[in-house]
Amino acid sequence: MRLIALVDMDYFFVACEELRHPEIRGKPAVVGSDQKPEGGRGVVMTASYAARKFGLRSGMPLSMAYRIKKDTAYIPQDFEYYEEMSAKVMAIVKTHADKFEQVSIDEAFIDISKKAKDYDDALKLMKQLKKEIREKLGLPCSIGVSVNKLMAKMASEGAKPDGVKVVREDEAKEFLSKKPVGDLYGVGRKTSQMLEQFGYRTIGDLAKANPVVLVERFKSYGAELHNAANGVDESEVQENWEVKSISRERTFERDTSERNEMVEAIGAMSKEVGEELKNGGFAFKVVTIKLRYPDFSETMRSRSLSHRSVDTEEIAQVAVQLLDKYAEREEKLRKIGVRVSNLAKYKGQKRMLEYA
Ligand code: TTP
Ligand code: MG
Ligand code: MG
Repeated sequence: MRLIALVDMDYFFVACEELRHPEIRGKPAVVGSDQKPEGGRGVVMTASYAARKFGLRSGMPLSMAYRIKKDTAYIPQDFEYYEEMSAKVMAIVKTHADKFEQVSIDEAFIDISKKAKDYDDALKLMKQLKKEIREKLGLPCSIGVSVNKLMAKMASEGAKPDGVKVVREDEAKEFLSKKPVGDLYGVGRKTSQMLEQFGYRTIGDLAKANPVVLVERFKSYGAELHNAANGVDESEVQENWEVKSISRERTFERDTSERNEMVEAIGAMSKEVGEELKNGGFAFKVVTIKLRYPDFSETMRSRSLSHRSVDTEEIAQVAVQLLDKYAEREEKLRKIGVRVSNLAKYKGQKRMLEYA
């Protein structure tokens, strides 16, 4: 029997802040991507449960949150600190796993098919894991246990906050059936709107739908959606591989000393790097350019940002600054490269159920 668990920390960034600011514990608090809630451009990264009561949510512009509830602790993000706490959490989670797959800064799937004898045993072990994280780090989490990754994730949502929930294989369909389609793991807002237009309001509606019709309407996503709605997911917990950097290189058609051409190449490559970064849910800290000259000699120059960034526009900005600072004037280039490194995951890799 397969036993899979998903561990997800509760209101993670704010929970980390509560550790070092005990005075905000239990109060409305948000971590934002900007120092200035009033008039700033930032967004809410996460909100404490006390703040969620007033409607404050991840992704909401800080200015809007500020209008809704001014009397909230607005804390600027400190990604490095959350990452440090994340590493401590994950080190504990790993010791309870047969297989471990971290999917975002605050969340990991674990395969516990060998460690646990059955569902009751799994429940007991996951309560111990939860207790250990609470006792050693002072952080709350929620854990879902089921027969596959999809169901474990769905169970964890049902366990929030601060709980453990087991959904047995024979309970899976029932557990899903009444929930709105938008709650299905990986279904984004656009897909859920489309599903509703076709009359699929609940996950149960989707589960009962004729798969042939779904494929007609949603192409290959139709089959995936149908499986997901029925609680079916064959994917394995995959041990992590490290992504250390993301880079692109361009060889110029002719060796060039034109700054315009170089800047254009940097712009195009930075865009691609930025896309890949976003798709993987990574933040970056270091930007490097590589310059190769006609004699094949090479220079690499890097700049480290003061904080990890998710602002992909910064890639090209920093790369161009490096170019202007270090490229030998008048010297021709044969090839140019852009790289971002010192990456950290900040976002879950939702399986793509979005109908593109
Ligand atoms: P989540 O696990 O999605 O949310 P959460 O831990 O804050 O709250 P919950 O109790 O519902 O699990 O995300 C983990 C962290 O990732 C979150 O604390 C902040 C960050 N994050 C963003 O920066 N932007 C976002 O849009 C979201 C959803 C999360
Ligand atoms: Mg979380
Ligand atoms: Mg999460």
